[in-house]
Amino acid sequence: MSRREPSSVRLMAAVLAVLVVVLGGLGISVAVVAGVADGVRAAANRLTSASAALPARPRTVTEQMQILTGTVQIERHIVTRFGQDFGPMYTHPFWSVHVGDTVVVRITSYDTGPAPLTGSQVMYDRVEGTIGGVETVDGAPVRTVPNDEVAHTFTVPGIGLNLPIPAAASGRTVTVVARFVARRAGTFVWQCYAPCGSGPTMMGGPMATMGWMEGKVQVLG
Ligand SMILES: [Cu+2]
Repeated sequence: MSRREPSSVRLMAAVLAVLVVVLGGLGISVAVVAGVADGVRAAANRLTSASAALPARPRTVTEQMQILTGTVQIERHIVTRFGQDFGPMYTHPFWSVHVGDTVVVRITSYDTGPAPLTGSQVMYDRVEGTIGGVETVDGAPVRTVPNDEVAHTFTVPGIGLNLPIPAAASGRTVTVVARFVARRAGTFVWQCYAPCGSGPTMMGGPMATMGWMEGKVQVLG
C-alpha cells in the first residue's frame, strides 16, 4: 500500500495534467475561434456600414433652371412665392447634390435685355469652374460671353463656379449648359452678378431677394 499510494497519486496527477493540457488547449481553441468569428463579424459590419454610406456614385445629375421676366412669364410663380410682380427671377433656386456628383446645370433664359457687368464685376463674363472651362450657349461651347451681351450670371463663389448668361434674341430663349463636379460638402449661396434688378444701382429688388436672383446650392457629404 505504501508504494501504491504514491503511484496512484502520480497517475492521477498525470491524468490531471493531461486533462489540463487538453482542456486548456480546447479553451484556447474556443477563444481563438470566437476571436476569429468576432473579427469576421466586425469586418462584415464595417463593410455593411461602408456600403450603406456609399450609394452608387459617382453619378450625373441635371439641375434645370429658367430665368423668367415680366408679369406674363412669372405670373404662375407670383401666387406661390411672393405675391408681387418683381422679375426677373430664376426658377428652381434651391437644389441639392452629393459630393462627387457631376452636375449638369441647364439654364434657359427668356430675358432679352442685357445688363452689362460693371466695375469689379466685369470678371464675371468669364466661365469658371466647369469641366473643360466651358459652357455651351445654344449648343456652342464658349469660355466667355461679351460683357455687353451678358444679361445674368449664375455664380457660386463658394464653389468657384461662374456661368455668364447672354441675353436672348428678341422673341427667343437662350440655353446655357455647363458641367461641374461637386467636390466639397456645404451650403453655398449662388447669385447673379449682372445688375439686372431695380434701384439706382440695379442691384435691388430681385437682385437682393433670396429665391429670385439668389438662392442656395447644397452639397451633401
Ligand atoms: Cu440677374
